[in-house]
Amino acid sequence: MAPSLVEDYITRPSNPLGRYYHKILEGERITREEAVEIYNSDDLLAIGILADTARIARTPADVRDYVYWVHNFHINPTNICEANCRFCSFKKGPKSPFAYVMSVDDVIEQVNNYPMKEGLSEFHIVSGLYEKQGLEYYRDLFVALKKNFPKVHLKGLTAVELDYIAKLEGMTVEEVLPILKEAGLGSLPGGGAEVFAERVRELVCVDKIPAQEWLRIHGLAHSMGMQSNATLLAGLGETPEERIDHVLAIREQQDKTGGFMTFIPLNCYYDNNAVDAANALTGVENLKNFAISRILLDNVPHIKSFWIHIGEKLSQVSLNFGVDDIDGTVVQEKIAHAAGTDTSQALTQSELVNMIRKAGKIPVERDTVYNIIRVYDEQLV
Ligand code: V47
Repeated sequence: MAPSLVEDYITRPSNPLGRYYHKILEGERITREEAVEIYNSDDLLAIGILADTARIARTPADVRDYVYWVHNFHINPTNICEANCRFCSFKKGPKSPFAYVMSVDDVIEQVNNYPMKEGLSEFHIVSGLYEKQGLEYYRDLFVALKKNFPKVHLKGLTAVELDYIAKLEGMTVEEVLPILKEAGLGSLPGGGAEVFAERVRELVCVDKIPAQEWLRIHGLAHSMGMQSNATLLAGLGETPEERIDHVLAIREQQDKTGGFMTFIPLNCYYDNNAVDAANALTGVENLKNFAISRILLDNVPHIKSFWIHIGEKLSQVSLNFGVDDIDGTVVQEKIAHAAGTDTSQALTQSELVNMIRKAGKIPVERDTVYNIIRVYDEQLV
């Protein structure tokens, strides 16, 4: 819609969400109660307008139509995991015929086999909780990756993995993180947060670190000058209020430590796991999750729709619901695919560029910490 039509639509007297339009434009914070009202509205168009208004109001004018992607490569060193998350289809027991463990050399060989490795700017490294892959393994892995691919940023180890490695070594996360940073770790991914609500965690991931510890570890990384991301895994039986409280917990932590770059609302898949598929998100709920995250997170610069989880088409639509990042080439996604997502496992750079362009935005290749690598204006293919 043209800007004046947007304004007419959202501010017409009969639109109960109209007052939030002015609040957002004036830079006022949206409260929990207000967020619940917005989320529960059936007026999806108005919710999209509010989110897009928030995105535009908080983004410098010259980069307003930018949508970011990253040339990245996922590394999952093992699928053996001690945790028992009911939604996880990736995890295998050590004796499973489908279990695998990669040595440092295996990982380097895997990357070397990727024909486009020269252009990579990020390794996304997450794994299972496995006693044979402790601090020494990750230190060696990061040193080897940096030696072989010195320009590639290492974004790795969720707060859950860091907590596990620290406990395995009889150390604290405060002790472990500087060692990993020294070995080359650049930032933390957003995984392992799931839904912060204790009620839901007791049902689906009872042995995972509690929300407060997940947040504390990210705050610790921020205090050491490492930035990080945050996720929400929706579709576990949580209520809209619990989704909103999760986003608000990120906002509160960000007020204190300020290192979150991106918030990534994810949706669950249900093949090969123990969560009831009746909890599956609708497309509308996915869009609401992106929108409410953008509206509430006035202190987090980017909202990402991970195209692997929601598909290319909904990812394109999400760009009108507050999203400004679609993640990247990925190359081989294993976690959501083990649970039945039907997207491809990778996209090429030109597929990502086209996907963004066809949605009417300007594709921008970024690195992990949002330095711009290339703006794909009309001359570039
Ligand atoms: O933490 C687990 C989720 C996450 C399922 O930081 C599932 O840039 C769907 O965190 N269905 C990993 N999801 C993905 C992740 C991520 C992805 C892209 C970018 C970044 C980033 C982080 O996948 C896990 C968990 O929440 N997950 N099982 C499932 N059945």
